[in-house]
Amino acid sequence: MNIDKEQIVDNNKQLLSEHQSNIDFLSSKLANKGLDVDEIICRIEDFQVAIPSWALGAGGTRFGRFSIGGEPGSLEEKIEDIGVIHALTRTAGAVSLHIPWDIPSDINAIKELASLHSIAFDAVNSNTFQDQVGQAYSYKYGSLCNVHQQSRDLAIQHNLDVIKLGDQLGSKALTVWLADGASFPGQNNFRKALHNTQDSLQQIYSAIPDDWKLLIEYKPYEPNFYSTVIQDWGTSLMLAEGCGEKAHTLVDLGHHLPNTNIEQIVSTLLTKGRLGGFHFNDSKYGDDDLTCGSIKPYQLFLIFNELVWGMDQNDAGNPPLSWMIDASHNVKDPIEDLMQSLEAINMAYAQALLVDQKALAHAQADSDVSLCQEILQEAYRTDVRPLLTAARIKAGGAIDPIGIYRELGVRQNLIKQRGQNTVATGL
Ligand SMILES: [Mn+2]
Repeated sequence: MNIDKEQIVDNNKQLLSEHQSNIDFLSSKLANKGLDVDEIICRIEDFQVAIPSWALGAGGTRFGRFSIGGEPGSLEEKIEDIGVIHALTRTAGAVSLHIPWDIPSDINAIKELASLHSIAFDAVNSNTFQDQVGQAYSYKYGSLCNVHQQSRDLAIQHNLDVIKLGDQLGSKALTVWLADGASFPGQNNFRKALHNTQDSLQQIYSAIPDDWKLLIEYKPYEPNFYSTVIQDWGTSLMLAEGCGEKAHTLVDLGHHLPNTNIEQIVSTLLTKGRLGGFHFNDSKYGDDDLTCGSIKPYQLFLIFNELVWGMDQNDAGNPPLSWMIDASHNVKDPIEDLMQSLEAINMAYAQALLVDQKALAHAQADSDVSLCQEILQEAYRTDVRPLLTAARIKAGGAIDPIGIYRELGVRQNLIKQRGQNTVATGL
Protein backbone atom coordinates (compact mmCIF):
# COMPACT_ATOMS: atom_id res chain seq x y z
CA MET A 1 0.00 0.00 0.00
CA ASN A 2 1.40 3.37 -1.03
CA ILE A 3 0.82 6.45 1.09
CA ASP A 4 -0.03 9.43 -1.03
CA LYS A 5 1.99 12.59 -0.29
CA GLU A 6 -1.24 14.59 -0.48
CA GLN A 7 -2.77 12.46 2.29
CA ILE A 8 0.17 13.33 4.52
CA VAL A 9 -0.05 17.04 3.70
CA ASP A 10 -3.80 17.04 4.37
CA ASN A 11 -3.43 15.27 7.68
CA ASN A 12 -0.58 17.59 8.70
CA LYS A 13 -2.77 20.67 8.13
CA GLN A 14 -4.96 19.85 11.11
CA LEU A 15 -1.93 19.60 13.41
CA LEU A 16 0.26 22.35 12.03
CA SER A 17 -0.73 25.25 14.28
CA GLU A 18 -0.18 23.24 17.47
CA HIS A 19 3.20 22.09 16.17
CA GLN A 20 4.13 25.66 15.27
CA SER A 21 3.55 26.94 18.79
CA ASN A 22 5.50 23.95 20.23
CA ILE A 23 8.51 24.46 17.96
CA ASP A 24 8.48 28.24 18.46
CA PHE A 25 8.60 27.78 22.22
CA LEU A 26 11.38 25.18 22.08
CA SER A 27 13.39 27.04 19.45
CA SER A 28 13.54 30.22 21.49
CA LYS A 29 14.51 28.23 24.58
CA LEU A 30 17.33 26.45 22.71
CA ALA A 31 18.45 29.59 20.89
CA ASN A 32 18.83 31.32 24.26
CA LYS A 33 21.27 28.57 25.19
CA GLY A 34 23.26 29.28 22.03
CA LEU A 35 22.14 26.18 20.14
CA ASP A 36 21.68 26.21 16.37
CA VAL A 37 18.16 24.79 16.04
CA ASP A 38 18.21 24.56 12.23
CA GLU A 39 21.42 22.53 12.34
CA ILE A 40 19.96 20.17 14.94
CA ILE A 41 16.86 19.66 12.79
CA CYS A 42 19.08 18.91 9.77
CA ARG A 43 21.06 16.34 11.74
CA ILE A 44 17.85 14.64 12.87
CA GLU A 45 16.57 14.67 9.30
CA ASP A 46 19.77 13.01 8.05
CA PHE A 47 19.65 10.22 10.63
CA GLN A 48 18.36 7.05 8.98
CA VAL A 49 17.85 3.67 10.64
CA ALA A 50 17.56 0.40 8.72
CA ILE A 51 14.54 -1.83 9.20
CA PRO A 52 15.35 -5.54 9.17
CA SER A 53 13.41 -7.63 6.70
CA TRP A 54 12.27 -9.97 9.50
CA ALA A 55 10.59 -7.31 11.64
CA LEU A 56 7.49 -6.70 9.53
CA GLY A 57 5.60 -9.76 10.71
CA ALA A 58 4.44 -10.61 14.21
CA GLY A 59 7.42 -11.99 16.07
CA GLY A 60 7.25 -15.41 17.57
CA THR A 61 8.54 -16.83 20.78
CA ARG A 62 9.29 -20.49 21.39
CA PHE A 63 5.88 -20.66 23.04
CA GLY A 64 3.72 -19.42 20.24
CA ARG A 65 3.09 -17.12 17.37
CA PHE A 66 0.03 -14.95 16.89
CA SER A 67 -0.70 -13.46 13.50
CA ILE A 68 -1.59 -9.78 13.32
CA GLY A 69 -3.15 -10.08 9.88
CA GLY A 70 -1.97 -8.63 6.60
CA GLU A 71 1.62 -9.66 7.25
CA PRO A 72 3.94 -9.42 4.25
CA GLY A 73 4.28 -12.77 2.51
CA SER A 74 7.18 -11.82 0.26
CA LEU A 75 10.25 -9.59 0.22
CA GLU A 76 8.41 -7.22 -2.11
CA GLU A 77 5.63 -6.79 0.44
CA LYS A 78 8.16 -6.27 3.22
CA ILE A 79 9.77 -3.47 1.26
CA GLU A 80 6.33 -1.96 0.66
CA ASP A 81 5.72 -1.99 4.43
CA ILE A 82 9.05 -0.28 5.04
CA GLY A 83 7.95 2.16 2.34
CA VAL A 84 4.90 3.00 4.49
CA ILE A 85 7.10 3.54 7.56
CA HIS A 86 9.56 5.66 5.61
CA ALA A 87 6.86 7.74 3.91
CA LEU A 88 5.39 8.64 7.30
CA THR A 89 8.56 9.04 9.40
CA ARG A 90 11.25 9.79 6.77
CA THR A 91 13.75 8.08 9.08
CA ALA A 92 13.66 4.49 7.81
CA GLY A 93 15.45 4.87 4.50
CA ALA A 94 17.11 1.44 4.50
CA VAL A 95 16.38 -2.25 4.72
CA SER A 96 18.66 -4.88 6.19
CA LEU A 97 18.17 -8.28 4.58
CA HIS A 98 18.40 -11.57 6.36
CA ILE A 99 19.69 -14.40 4.21
CA PRO A 100 18.33 -17.01 3.47
CA TRP A 101 14.94 -15.78 4.76
CA ASP A 102 14.78 -13.00 2.20
CA ILE A 103 16.73 -13.88 -0.92
CA PRO A 104 15.47 -11.68 -3.78
CA SER A 105 14.30 -13.68 -6.77
CA ASP A 106 15.02 -10.79 -9.13
CA ILE A 107 17.82 -8.47 -7.99
CA ASN A 108 17.10 -5.65 -10.42
CA ALA A 109 13.37 -5.69 -9.74
CA ILE A 110 13.88 -5.54 -5.98
CA LYS A 111 16.40 -2.70 -6.35
CA GLU A 112 13.91 -0.81 -8.47
CA LEU A 113 11.11 -1.34 -5.95
CA ALA A 114 13.35 -0.23 -3.07
CA SER A 115 14.47 2.89 -4.89
CA LEU A 116 10.83 3.73 -5.66
CA HIS A 117 10.36 3.96 -1.90
CA SER A 118 13.75 5.73 -1.38
CA ILE A 119 15.05 2.71 0.49
CA ALA A 120 18.71 1.68 0.36
CA PHE A 121 20.15 -1.74 1.21
CA ASP A 122 22.07 -1.61 4.47
CA ALA A 123 24.05 -4.47 6.04
CA VAL A 124 23.22 -8.00 4.93
CA ASN A 125 22.86 -10.60 7.67
CA SER A 126 24.01 -14.18 7.34
CA ASN A 127 22.31 -17.03 9.18
CA THR A 128 24.24 -20.03 10.37
CA PHE A 129 22.12 -20.57 13.46
CA GLN A 130 19.61 -22.78 11.65
CA ASP A 131 20.01 -25.72 9.31
CA GLN A 132 18.32 -25.22 5.95
CA VAL A 133 16.35 -27.99 4.26
CA GLY A 134 18.68 -30.56 2.74
CA GLN A 135 21.80 -29.03 4.27
CA ALA A 136 24.71 -31.47 3.95
CA TYR A 137 26.40 -30.72 7.30
CA SER A 138 24.65 -29.51 10.41
CA TYR A 139 25.17 -26.41 12.57
CA LYS A 140 23.70 -28.20 15.55
CA TYR A 141 27.03 -28.07 17.36
CA GLY A 142 28.15 -24.76 15.94
CA SER A 143 28.92 -23.17 12.59
CA LEU A 144 32.14 -21.15 12.34
CA CYS A 145 33.39 -22.83 15.53
CA ASN A 146 32.34 -26.39 14.64
CA VAL A 147 34.85 -29.17 15.32
CA HIS A 148 34.07 -30.57 11.85
CA GLN A 149 35.64 -28.74 8.97
CA GLN A 150 32.74 -29.61 6.62
CA SER A 151 30.31 -27.65 8.79
CA ARG A 152 32.72 -24.75 9.09
CA ASP A 153 33.31 -24.69 5.34
CA LEU A 154 29.58 -24.68 4.69
CA ALA A 155 29.09 -21.74 7.06
CA ILE A 156 32.01 -19.86 5.49
CA GLN A 157 30.62 -20.46 2.00
CA HIS A 158 27.20 -19.21 3.11
CA ASN A 159 28.78 -15.95 4.28
CA LEU A 160 30.65 -15.60 0.99
CA ASP A 161 27.35 -16.07 -0.87
CA VAL A 162 25.73 -13.41 1.30
CA ILE A 163 28.56 -10.97 0.52
CA LYS A 164 28.09 -11.61 -3.20
CA LEU A 165 24.36 -11.00 -2.97
CA GLY A 166 24.81 -7.88 -0.84
CA ASP A 167 27.30 -6.54 -3.34
CA GLN A 168 24.74 -6.84 -6.14
CA LEU A 169 22.19 -4.97 -4.02
CA GLY A 170 24.52 -2.15 -3.03
CA SER A 171 25.00 -3.19 0.60
CA LYS A 172 28.24 -2.14 2.25
CA ALA A 173 28.41 -4.45 5.26
CA LEU A 174 28.02 -8.04 6.34
CA THR A 175 26.73 -8.70 9.84
CA VAL A 176 27.72 -11.99 11.42
CA TRP A 177 25.92 -13.13 14.52
CA LEU A 178 26.70 -16.63 15.71
CA ALA A 179 24.65 -18.84 17.97
CA ASP A 180 27.81 -20.91 18.40
CA GLY A 181 28.57 -22.10 21.89
CA ALA A 182 27.88 -24.85 24.36
CA SER A 183 24.93 -25.60 26.55
CA PHE A 184 26.88 -27.81 28.94
CA PRO A 185 30.28 -27.66 30.62
CA GLY A 186 32.78 -29.83 28.83
CA GLN A 187 30.86 -29.77 25.55
CA ASN A 188 33.37 -27.47 23.84
CA ASN A 189 37.06 -26.87 24.12
CA PHE A 190 36.98 -23.08 24.56
CA ARG A 191 40.31 -22.44 22.89
CA LYS A 192 39.64 -24.67 19.91
CA ALA A 193 36.18 -23.12 19.43
CA LEU A 194 37.65 -19.61 19.53
CA HIS A 195 40.52 -20.57 17.23
CA ASN A 196 38.14 -22.12 14.68
CA THR A 197 35.93 -19.04 14.82
CA GLN A 198 38.85 -16.69 14.23
CA ASP A 199 40.11 -18.81 11.35
CA SER A 200 36.64 -18.97 9.75
CA LEU A 201 36.11 -15.22 10.16
CA GLN A 202 39.47 -14.54 8.52
CA GLN A 203 38.38 -16.57 5.49
CA ILE A 204 35.12 -14.59 5.30
CA TYR A 205 37.04 -11.34 5.81
CA SER A 206 39.26 -12.09 2.83
CA ALA A 207 36.17 -11.75 0.60
CA ILE A 208 34.99 -8.46 2.13
CA PRO A 209 35.16 -5.74 -0.56
CA ASP A 210 37.39 -2.74 0.17
CA ASP A 211 34.52 -0.35 0.81
CA TRP A 212 32.67 -2.80 3.09
CA LYS A 213 32.63 -3.52 6.81
CA LEU A 214 32.51 -6.90 8.48
CA LEU A 215 30.38 -6.49 11.60
CA ILE A 216 30.86 -9.01 14.37
CA GLU A 217 27.97 -9.18 16.81
CA TYR A 218 28.26 -10.62 20.33
CA LYS A 219 25.79 -12.04 22.81
CA PRO A 220 26.36 -13.52 26.28
CA TYR A 221 23.90 -16.42 26.16
CA GLU A 222 21.01 -17.99 24.25
CA PRO A 223 20.44 -20.25 22.40
CA ASN A 224 23.36 -21.83 24.21
CA PHE A 225 23.12 -21.46 27.96
CA TYR A 226 26.55 -22.38 29.27
CA SER A 227 28.90 -20.52 26.94
CA THR A 228 28.76 -18.49 23.75
CA VAL A 229 31.92 -18.30 21.64
CA ILE A 230 31.55 -14.54 20.97
CA GLN A 231 30.10 -13.70 24.34
CA ASP A 232 31.08 -10.06 24.77
CA TRP A 233 32.46 -6.92 23.11
CA GLY A 234 36.01 -7.81 24.11
CA THR A 235 35.90 -11.13 22.28
CA SER A 236 34.28 -9.46 19.28
CA LEU A 237 36.95 -6.74 19.25
CA MET A 238 39.71 -9.31 19.53
CA LEU A 239 38.31 -11.26 16.58
CA ALA A 240 37.82 -8.06 14.56
CA GLU A 241 41.43 -7.05 15.19
CA GLY A 242 42.45 -10.56 14.18
CA CYS A 243 40.75 -10.05 10.82
CA GLY A 244 41.81 -6.56 9.76
CA GLU A 245 40.78 -2.93 9.68
CA LYS A 246 37.49 -3.47 7.85
CA ALA A 247 36.23 -5.64 10.72
CA HIS A 248 34.28 -4.02 13.55
CA THR A 249 32.23 -4.80 16.61
CA LEU A 250 28.47 -4.53 16.43
CA VAL A 251 26.59 -3.63 19.61
CA ASP A 252 23.09 -5.04 20.02
CA LEU A 253 21.46 -3.40 23.03
CA GLY A 254 19.74 -6.62 24.09
CA HIS A 255 22.92 -8.68 24.00
CA HIS A 256 24.18 -7.81 27.46
CA LEU A 257 23.74 -9.15 30.92
CA PRO A 258 21.45 -7.02 33.12
CA ASN A 259 22.87 -3.63 34.15
CA THR A 260 25.89 -3.76 31.84
CA ASN A 261 27.18 -0.26 31.19
CA ILE A 262 26.60 -0.22 27.43
CA GLU A 263 27.48 3.47 27.00
CA GLN A 264 30.95 2.73 28.35
CA ILE A 265 31.35 -0.10 25.83
CA VAL A 266 30.36 2.33 23.07
CA SER A 267 32.93 4.83 24.27
CA THR A 268 35.69 2.20 24.49
CA LEU A 269 35.00 0.89 20.99
CA LEU A 270 34.95 4.41 19.53
CA THR A 271 38.29 5.06 21.22
CA LYS A 272 39.68 2.14 19.22
CA GLY A 273 37.82 3.13 16.00
CA ARG A 274 36.15 -0.28 15.99
CA LEU A 275 32.47 0.42 16.54
CA GLY A 276 30.80 -0.73 13.35
CA GLY A 277 27.10 -0.84 13.96
CA PHE A 278 24.21 -0.82 16.30
CA HIS A 279 21.13 -2.95 16.80
CA PHE A 280 18.38 -1.12 18.67
CA ASN A 281 15.87 -2.74 20.98
CA ASP A 282 14.99 -2.55 24.62
CA SER A 283 14.83 -5.09 27.40
CA LYS A 284 13.90 -5.67 30.98
CA TYR A 285 15.63 -9.01 31.55
CA GLY A 286 17.73 -10.18 28.62
CA ASP A 287 17.41 -10.27 24.85
CA ASP A 288 13.74 -9.29 25.12
CA ASP A 289 13.57 -7.49 21.76
CA LEU A 290 11.10 -4.93 23.08
CA THR A 291 10.35 -1.61 21.43
CA CYS A 292 13.28 0.77 21.70
CA GLY A 293 12.81 3.29 24.49
CA SER A 294 9.95 1.36 26.09
CA ILE A 295 11.93 0.28 29.17
CA LYS A 296 15.17 2.24 29.54
CA PRO A 297 14.99 5.53 27.65
CA TYR A 298 17.64 7.17 29.89
CA GLN A 299 20.13 4.44 29.02
CA LEU A 300 19.42 5.04 25.34
CA PHE A 301 20.11 8.75 25.82
CA LEU A 302 23.40 8.03 27.65
CA ILE A 303 24.45 5.74 24.79
CA PHE A 304 23.65 8.44 22.24
CA ASN A 305 25.54 10.96 24.32
CA GLU A 306 28.67 8.80 23.89
CA LEU A 307 27.92 8.23 20.21
CA VAL A 308 27.44 11.91 19.39
CA TRP A 309 30.48 13.02 21.34
CA GLY A 310 32.60 10.11 20.12
CA MET A 311 31.70 10.56 16.46
CA ASP A 312 32.20 14.34 16.66
CA GLN A 313 35.73 13.78 18.03
CA ASN A 314 36.47 10.65 16.01
CA ASP A 315 40.22 10.80 16.49
CA ALA A 316 40.51 7.05 15.87
CA GLY A 317 38.87 7.27 12.43
CA ASN A 318 35.81 5.21 13.28
CA PRO A 319 33.77 4.60 10.10
CA PRO A 320 30.14 5.76 9.83
CA LEU A 321 27.92 3.38 11.77
CA SER A 322 25.25 0.99 10.48
CA TRP A 323 22.05 1.56 12.45
CA MET A 324 19.34 -1.04 12.58
CA ILE A 325 16.30 -1.85 14.69
CA ASP A 326 16.51 -5.45 15.90
CA ALA A 327 13.25 -6.03 17.69
CA SER A 328 10.29 -8.19 16.97
CA HIS A 329 7.59 -9.56 19.20
CA ASN A 330 4.08 -10.73 19.57
CA VAL A 331 1.60 -8.18 20.74
CA LYS A 332 1.77 -5.00 18.64
CA ASP A 333 1.24 -4.13 15.01
CA PRO A 334 4.87 -4.29 13.80
CA ILE A 335 4.55 -1.17 11.65
CA GLU A 336 3.34 0.89 14.63
CA ASP A 337 5.96 -0.75 16.82
CA LEU A 338 8.78 0.15 14.42
CA MET A 339 7.54 3.73 14.22
CA GLN A 340 7.60 3.92 18.03
CA SER A 341 11.17 2.60 18.03
CA LEU A 342 12.23 5.14 15.41
CA GLU A 343 10.71 7.95 17.48
CA ALA A 344 12.54 6.77 20.62
CA ILE A 345 15.87 6.48 18.79
CA ASN A 346 15.50 9.92 17.28
CA MET A 347 14.51 11.41 20.62
CA ALA A 348 17.60 10.01 22.31
CA TYR A 349 19.72 11.31 19.43
CA ALA A 350 18.15 14.77 19.58
CA GLN A 351 18.56 14.94 23.37
CA ALA A 352 22.23 13.97 22.99
CA LEU A 353 22.68 16.79 20.47
CA LEU A 354 21.51 19.22 23.15
CA VAL A 355 24.13 18.24 25.74
CA ASP A 356 26.38 21.18 26.55
CA GLN A 357 29.63 19.28 26.00
CA LYS A 358 31.87 22.24 26.88
CA ALA A 359 30.12 22.81 30.20
CA LEU A 360 30.24 19.06 30.87
CA ALA A 361 33.99 18.95 30.24
CA HIS A 362 34.50 21.89 32.64
CA ALA A 363 32.31 20.29 35.30
CA GLN A 364 34.26 17.03 34.90
CA ALA A 365 37.56 18.89 35.18
CA ASP A 366 36.28 20.50 38.40
CA SER A 367 35.01 17.14 39.67
CA ASP A 368 31.65 18.86 40.13
CA VAL A 369 29.62 15.67 40.10
CA SER A 370 26.25 17.29 40.78
CA LEU A 371 26.73 19.74 37.93
CA CYS A 372 27.71 16.90 35.55
CA GLN A 373 24.41 15.21 36.29
CA GLU A 374 22.49 18.49 35.93
CA ILE A 375 24.00 19.08 32.49
CA LEU A 376 23.11 15.62 31.22
CA GLN A 377 19.61 15.69 32.66
CA GLU A 378 18.90 19.19 31.40
CA ALA A 379 19.24 17.74 27.89
CA TYR A 380 17.45 14.50 28.69
CA ARG A 381 14.48 16.26 30.26
CA THR A 382 13.94 18.56 27.29
CA ASP A 383 10.88 17.59 25.29
CA VAL A 384 12.56 17.31 21.89
CA ARG A 385 9.53 15.99 20.04
CA PRO A 386 8.89 19.30 18.23
CA LEU A 387 12.41 19.01 16.73
CA LEU A 388 11.60 15.54 15.42
CA THR A 389 8.30 16.76 14.04
CA ALA A 390 10.03 19.71 12.35
CA ALA A 391 12.53 17.31 10.75
CA ARG A 392 9.72 15.08 9.51
CA ILE A 393 7.73 17.97 8.04
CA LYS A 394 10.86 19.25 6.31
CA ALA A 395 11.42 15.82 4.74
CA GLY A 396 7.79 15.39 3.67
CA GLY A 397 6.76 13.10 6.53
CA ALA A 398 3.79 13.12 8.87
CA ILE A 399 3.39 15.20 12.02
CA ASP A 400 1.68 12.23 13.67
CA PRO A 401 2.80 9.04 11.88
CA ILE A 402 0.82 6.56 13.99
CA GLY A 403 -2.25 8.79 13.98
CA ILE A 404 -2.37 8.99 10.18
CA TYR A 405 -1.50 5.28 9.85
CA ARG A 406 -4.63 4.51 11.88
CA GLU A 407 -6.76 7.17 10.22
CA LEU A 408 -5.94 5.78 6.77
CA GLY A 409 -6.69 2.26 7.98
CA VAL A 410 -3.41 0.93 6.58
CA ARG A 411 -3.49 -2.36 8.52
CA GLN A 412 -7.13 -2.99 7.56
CA ASN A 413 -6.20 -2.41 3.93
CA LEU A 414 -3.25 -4.78 4.19
CA ILE A 415 -5.52 -7.46 5.68
CA LYS A 416 -7.94 -6.94 2.78
CA GLN A 417 -5.10 -7.28 0.26
CA ARG A 418 -3.08 -10.06 1.86
CA GLY A 419 -5.53 -11.88 4.10
CA GLN A 420 -5.80 -12.48 7.81
CA ASN A 421 -3.46 -15.44 8.12
CA THR A 422 -0.38 -14.64 6.06
CA VAL A 423 2.90 -15.39 7.75
CA ALA A 424 6.06 -13.42 7.25
CA THR A 425 9.36 -15.28 7.10
CA GLY A 426 11.55 -14.86 10.12
CA LEU A 427 11.62 -16.10 13.65
MN1 LIG B 1 21.12 -8.12 16.66
